[in-house]
Formats: sequence, C-alpha cells, structure tokens
Amino acid sequence: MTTIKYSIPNISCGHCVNTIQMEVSEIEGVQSVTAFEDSREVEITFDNPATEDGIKALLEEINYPVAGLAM
Ligand SMILES: [Cu+2]
Repeated sequence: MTTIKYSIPNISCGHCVNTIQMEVSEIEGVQSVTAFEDSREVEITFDNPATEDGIKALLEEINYPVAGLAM
C-alpha cells in the first residue's frame, strides 16, 4: 500500500474536489482519495494494480495535471 500526495494547481472549488475524488476512486486498486480545495492537493492511497503513472495519466486526462509531489 502506498500513500502519495500531489500538488494539483487546477483545483479551484468544491466541484473540482468532487470530480477528482469520484474519478480517481474508479481506478482499480485505489483505496482512498482525498482532495483539498485550500491547499490544492490530493492524497491518494493505492495498491496494485493501480500505479502512479496510471493515476497521473487519469488526472491529466480530466484536466487536473499533477504539478509535483506535495510537501
Ligand atoms: Cu472547481
């Protein structure tokens, strides 16, 4: 199990938070997704078969590209 936190500058409102949480949680292997409107970050816990590359690709596809790891 891996937990990772990404910075996603495109997060701007509660709708973004809901969209990200809904879409990312659809990925097989993703255990939990929490997006934060104020800090524009998303914390994702996942295991196989989900991968970081797959998660990032999906976020890019739905117009929330990852800028990097959040501190
Ligand atoms: Cu929004």
